[in-house]
Amino acid sequence: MSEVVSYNREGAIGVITVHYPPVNALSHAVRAGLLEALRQGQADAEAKALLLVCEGRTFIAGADIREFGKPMQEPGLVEVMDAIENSEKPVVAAIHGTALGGGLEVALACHYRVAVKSAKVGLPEVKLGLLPGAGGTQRLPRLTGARKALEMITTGEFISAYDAKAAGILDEVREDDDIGAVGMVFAGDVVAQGKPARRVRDLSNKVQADKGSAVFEEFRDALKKKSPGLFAPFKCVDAVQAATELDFDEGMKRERQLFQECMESPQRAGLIHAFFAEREAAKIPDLSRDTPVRNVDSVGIIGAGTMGGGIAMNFANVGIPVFLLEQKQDALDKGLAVIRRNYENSAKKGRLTQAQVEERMALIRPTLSYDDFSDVDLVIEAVFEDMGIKKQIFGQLDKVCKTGAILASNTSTLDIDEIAAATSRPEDVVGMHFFSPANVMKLLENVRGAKTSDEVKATVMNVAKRIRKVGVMVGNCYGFVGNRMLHRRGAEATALVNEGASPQQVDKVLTGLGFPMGQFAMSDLAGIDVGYRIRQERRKAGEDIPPSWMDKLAEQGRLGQKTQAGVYKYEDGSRKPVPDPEVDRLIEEFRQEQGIRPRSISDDEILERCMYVMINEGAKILEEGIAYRSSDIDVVWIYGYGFPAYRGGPMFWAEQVGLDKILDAVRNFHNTVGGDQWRPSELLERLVSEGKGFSDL
Ligand code: T1G
Repeated sequence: MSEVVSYNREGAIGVITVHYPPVNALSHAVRAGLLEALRQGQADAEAKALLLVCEGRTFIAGADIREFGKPMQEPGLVEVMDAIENSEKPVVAAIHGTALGGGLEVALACHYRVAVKSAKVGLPEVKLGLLPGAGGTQRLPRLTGARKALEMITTGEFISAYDAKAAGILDEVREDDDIGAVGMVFAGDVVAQGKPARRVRDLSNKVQADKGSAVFEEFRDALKKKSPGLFAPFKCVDAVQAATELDFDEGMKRERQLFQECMESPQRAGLIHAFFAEREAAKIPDLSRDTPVRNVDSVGIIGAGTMGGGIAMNFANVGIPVFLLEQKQDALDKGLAVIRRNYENSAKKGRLTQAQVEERMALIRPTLSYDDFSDVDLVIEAVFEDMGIKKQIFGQLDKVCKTGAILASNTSTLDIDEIAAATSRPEDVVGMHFFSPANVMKLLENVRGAKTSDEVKATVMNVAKRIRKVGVMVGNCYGFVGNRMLHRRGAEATALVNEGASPQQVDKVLTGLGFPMGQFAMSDLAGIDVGYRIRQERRKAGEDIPPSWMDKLAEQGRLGQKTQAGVYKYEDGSRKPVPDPEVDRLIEEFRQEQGIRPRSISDDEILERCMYVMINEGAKILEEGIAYRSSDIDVVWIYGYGFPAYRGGPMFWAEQVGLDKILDAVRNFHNTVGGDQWRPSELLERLVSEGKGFSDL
């Protein structure tokens, strides 16, 4: 008997139990164990029905993703499914937790499915660049019809047990939370009522009714609009359509072909890298997993502007009360009005009920007085990027806040240690850098100061999880990880325009790689004055920041979307960037002033200079220990700036391009373009000389 799958009989029921933590993934051992247990169940004359149940937190959560890319060891998943489905004795799947991917497919190969009310089911393969490759695309539509199957398979979203019952996936949903008991009762009924081994593959009326349906083109058209760059979703549609056009066995062959195409796609490699990268980022080296985490049951936020308001919403969304502090009542009123408008918009889209809007608004308590912060567990400062103001605020917090309160700054570039030095408790000071819009973007860069304590690090990483953010712990330097690389890209993009490219040409190259927005459209969104102020601050501090045509935009009051003109112009009420001849003239004048003779610049040069300068900076960030792993940098860019997850993140993408090729280009640009940003990273040079990649670190 395998140690991960056991068989024993209880009365007339042969119980097959999977025990393979953490999520009962269908590893080779589990697949082999299931076959062995099924064999025992068939041979056990006293067993009139079989029950498949899992121990631990969840029913099978899918194929074992860690096995992908390695040779598949027999038995394969389809062999297991066939053995279940061809059992003479009825097999019942009892589902708790999340039956996902191959897990749901195992349940669909069973003859009956029962679940506890808290269970969820889904086929999330498409999020990994795949499609359900063990019969999901052929069996699901036989139960739900093509439309519901397409919805589930092309989005990968989980649905509740009740929705699954309504859709025909589950036979029963029980209030009782004891999955073992629920399964036994249901299996007992199957035996008592003499129910047959009802094979899903034999249910053909729904797929016959969907043959030739327009729903397939409808989904393809919608996908072309929503995710044109993706590969797998379109293959999902093909596979479900095959279920309506071919018999089951032919349909399975078609599913296998389409699955293989997805498996071989570079997008699968990128998406699976991103899946594990996100989970790795939650693990902080040299921080033991049992480091105590402080309670965070109330939060104080300073600043009710765009960032402060968005940050407040994150906490209210998960029921944590927030004091929102401003200096003046009208700023408070304005901030609360923006928050309310955001919630009302969600309610209009059906994402929130009006009651939930009021509930969340009630959790955000406006205040003009620091006294309200005397008992909060966490304070997040989200005011102007001005070190003087921040140090004054932290000095005030040091006086007002209770012992043990965590004092965090949402600063996007400034020195956490300098801020911490303004208090008597630097071990409680940390950076919590949210990304705009803070109530939408999933990334939270938690910035460790030199003196930040382990407890505080563990606590802010836990807070990230609680407020449904992807937390990445980063070191303290100018721009931390994301913005430090972004500023390099921005400077290079600006220089490329100085030299002859147009802003829209640069943006087009970046969106062509898969970024949701180009460099300059993003500057218009964030506000041209933001970058301008940072450059002015750095010039004041004596840094050699060359003059830029972007400065001229700011000096002429072209601040971006908020003034309906920046790098682009914006027609009334529209957020669509439109190239503006005014700006072309301004750039032309600037080139003349600077004595620059413009040249035509290829898209390749634009891509290499914008991306390789980021990779070189990423390698320096790794060298300096600012990021623990290259995959952390990938997570920052996927969740903070929308870098396409199907490319795995910039560092993963760089390895696909080839670090040797990139290093050659970096060396070339160091000679031709010059500047510290092109000084080759020593780590990059070492890895290339050793024939290694970032993932070997
Ligand atoms: N394989 C291997 N390990 C997995 C895994 C999987 N499928 N799912 C999770 N883990 C690990 C994860 O890396 C982490 O490990 C731990 O479990 C807890 O995960 C043929 C081909 C189930 C909703 O896509 O969505 O089936 O870091 O931190 O937040 O058609 O994990 O502790 O060492 O995410 O509570 C389809 C992916 C596979 C489900 C739980 N299935 N997993 O979330 O915990 S493809 C999926 C999840 C497939 C077939 C195809 C979530 C979760 P560690 P966690 P969680």
